[in-house]
Amino acid sequence: MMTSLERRNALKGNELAWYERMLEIREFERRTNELFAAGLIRGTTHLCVGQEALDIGLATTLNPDDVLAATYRSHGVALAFGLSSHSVMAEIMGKATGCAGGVGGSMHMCDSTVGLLPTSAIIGGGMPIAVGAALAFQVQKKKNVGVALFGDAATNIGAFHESLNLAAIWKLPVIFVIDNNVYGEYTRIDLSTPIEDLHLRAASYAMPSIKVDGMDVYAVQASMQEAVDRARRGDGPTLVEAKTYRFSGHSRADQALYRPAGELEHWQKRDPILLTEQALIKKGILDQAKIEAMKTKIVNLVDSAITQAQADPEPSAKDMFSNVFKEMRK
Ligand SMILES: Cc1ncc(C[n+]2csc(CCOP(=O)(O)OP(=O)(O)O)c2C)c(N)n1
Ligand SMILES: [Mg+2]
Repeated sequence: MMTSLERRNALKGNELAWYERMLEIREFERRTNELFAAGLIRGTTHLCVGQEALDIGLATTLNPDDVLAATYRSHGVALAFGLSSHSVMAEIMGKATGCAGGVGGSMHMCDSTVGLLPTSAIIGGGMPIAVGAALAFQVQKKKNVGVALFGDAATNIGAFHESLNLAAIWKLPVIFVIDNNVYGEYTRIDLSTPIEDLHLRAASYAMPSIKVDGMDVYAVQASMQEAVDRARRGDGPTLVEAKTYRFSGHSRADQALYRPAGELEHWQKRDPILLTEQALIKKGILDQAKIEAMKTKIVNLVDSAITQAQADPEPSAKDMFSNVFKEMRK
């Protein structure tokens, strides 16, 4: 069994591994959806299908000692950051072997060995946390960065504006990444937000911003690298807006019937997995035989992770009360 850190490091400079991890995220989400639909998992879940390039772009430009505060739509982030399909699935199933001991569930991914702070269901909640982490790095004179990943709708919440303001004024090593997937729950962005290009909001805080094609892993890496370099140099924060699309509904039971006809199909032509596949074929490092072999490998990997998680024990009732307060030394 590889550790999260080993699985994270396996992505370094290895384009085939990026593609394979994207396939793993896609297959993982397909099975998660199936298990919820069959009533085999309780609670709810938010799939990240269509956003795999963003997940891999973040994992390959940040270092494991940088930190990321992300949202409830983070199975893909967790897998990209190195957590195993078993660890993530066991958490979703509420098993003691899950990354949060089974007491968090689908919305609460975390692993401090790879810098994944606990993901949050509170819209905008990760931004002040990333700012706080960046302040700590600045005070400690460390070269690390704090990153907040959040949705388009989260840019309308107070915490977004307060976080950008403070980060700008103190030149904190923090990167704000908007995953603009066009929808906030069941509402299309044009019904909730007066501008389409959300990175423009950085101007109010005299902060540099970048708009990037969130379906293109190379483009995500290039813009993240620019932002990371700026932060590590001590030149302060950046707002990155990744244009992407939520291929699934908002959460478990949502069929997304409110979408205009043809919109999903339009974005599916720019499926991040398809784009990566085409790029790698063009470079001569991927072919049909390899694609088929990888897909079979991934289907089996995710399937055995599920089988293993299903057989795992649930946490005990007293685990509800552990890790609530920091244990003090007597
Ligand atoms: C503080 C707060 N307000 C409202 C909600 C309810 N809520 C859950 S998801 C969501 C929409 C978020 O959309 P976006 O930020 O675009 O992220 P996405 O779901 O598209 O990834 C809202 C309003 C919440 N979870 N937290
Ligand atoms: Mg959204």
